Amino acid sequence: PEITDLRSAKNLSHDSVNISQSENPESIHKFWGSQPILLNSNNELSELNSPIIQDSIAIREQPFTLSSSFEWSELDLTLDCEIQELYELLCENYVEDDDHMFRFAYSKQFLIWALKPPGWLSEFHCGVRVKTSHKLVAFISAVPAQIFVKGKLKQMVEINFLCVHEKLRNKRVAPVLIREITRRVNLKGIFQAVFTSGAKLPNRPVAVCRYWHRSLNPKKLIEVEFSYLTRNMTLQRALKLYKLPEKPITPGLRKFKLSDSKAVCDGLNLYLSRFELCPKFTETDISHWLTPHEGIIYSWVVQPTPSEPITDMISFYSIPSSVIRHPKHKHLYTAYLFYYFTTRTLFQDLLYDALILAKSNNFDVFNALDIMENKSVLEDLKFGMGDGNLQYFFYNWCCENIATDNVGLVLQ
Ligand code: MYA
Repeated sequence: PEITDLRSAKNLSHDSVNISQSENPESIHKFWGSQPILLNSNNELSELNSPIIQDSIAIREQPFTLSSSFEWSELDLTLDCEIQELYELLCENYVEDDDHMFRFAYSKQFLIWALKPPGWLSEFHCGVRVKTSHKLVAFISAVPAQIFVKGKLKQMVEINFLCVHEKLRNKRVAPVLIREITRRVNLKGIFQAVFTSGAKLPNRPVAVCRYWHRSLNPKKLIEVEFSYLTRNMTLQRALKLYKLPEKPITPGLRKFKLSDSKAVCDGLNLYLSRFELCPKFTETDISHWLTPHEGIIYSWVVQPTPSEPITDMISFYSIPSSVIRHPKHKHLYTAYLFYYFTTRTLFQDLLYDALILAKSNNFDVFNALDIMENKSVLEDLKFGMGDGNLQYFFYNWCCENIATDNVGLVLQ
């Protein structure tokens, strides 16, 4: 491709966990070595498509012990001041790219959307504060989800937003957070989790996926060094290459509305059931995850005429990144492909419309993983491959690797 080396904004890894296997035998993985997961070094699988340890384990009643200057704090995300604290912790300390040029800057409204889906529990919004100042310095979250894996439906949680303040890194705070969220989840009778990471972990991933990026605003992407011009590519040529029409093309494409939830739930669950790893949604889940909100989630359906049923759906969510120390640009506006299904429209045409809509909503770049059917259309739609992986992991679930085009689960 003419514009090379598009950075993977989702593979924003952190050095301290970028451990090379050869330098660090897994015996040193004191935490993960003690957990019900498969390690990279261990070639033996336990019983396939089953828990690694049984649900009948004794669950500790007391929270895990933090060092004496810190205390546990369940965040109340109905309070704006607590959302603001989480927003600030993540804005300043969450995932960065390897070159420390970009850092995720999830908006407050996005955090509410991601952390309060149907079934959310405030016990699963697990923070750590400094006892004296009450400053929030670490966080981890879980949200419940029904997950199909190789045909089996399991109640799991999705773990996200693990974050330790930069000044507290490499002090083994992360393992305590993970143990504590596990305890709280176990107390609710849930014993499996799914999570993703751009950083390499000692855990064996169930799927290794890659982000692809489609320039929407090539000039800005070049200015912030997210993309580079090659010798044969001038800015003028790049602008022409990535130009998009102003309006979507598919007849009958319109914004998702609450009253579409039932039809979309049925259509999406049916479509997703072809993948080995996918969620199972209720109508309430669909209303939550897909009702459009500016700056958070953008969803469209195709309904050829008002008297006909919905035939297709596509959605993307918004995660801005801070552009670290740039004189002109403070944020990069990134759209991430979320869920979709098709029955009549060609997927390539539907995704093309999503690009047009993302551009008209002022996004700079559109990201998509090589999961579901995405890979078959990414090159034709002028996506370029990113430079890192996004790995999917289970906690306490043993199963063989799943190919990227058999993954039908998208986390935030
Ligand atoms: S992925 C996003 C992760 N967050 C960031 O990258 C933000 C920036 N970085 C940080 O805030 C810190 O560097 C973090 C580590 C907090 C990541 N996933 O405390 P430490 C292990 C799992 O000294 P720190 C997301 O949110 C590491 O291998 N484990 O390290 C999904 C080592 O263990 P071992 C990780 O750098 C999170 C130990 O921690 C990760 O200060 C899913 C070192 O601890 C990581 N991303 O802090 C979490 N990074 O010695 C698992 C490091 O054994 C959920 N480590 O190698 C599991 C399911 C739980 C629920 C189960 C219910 C049933």
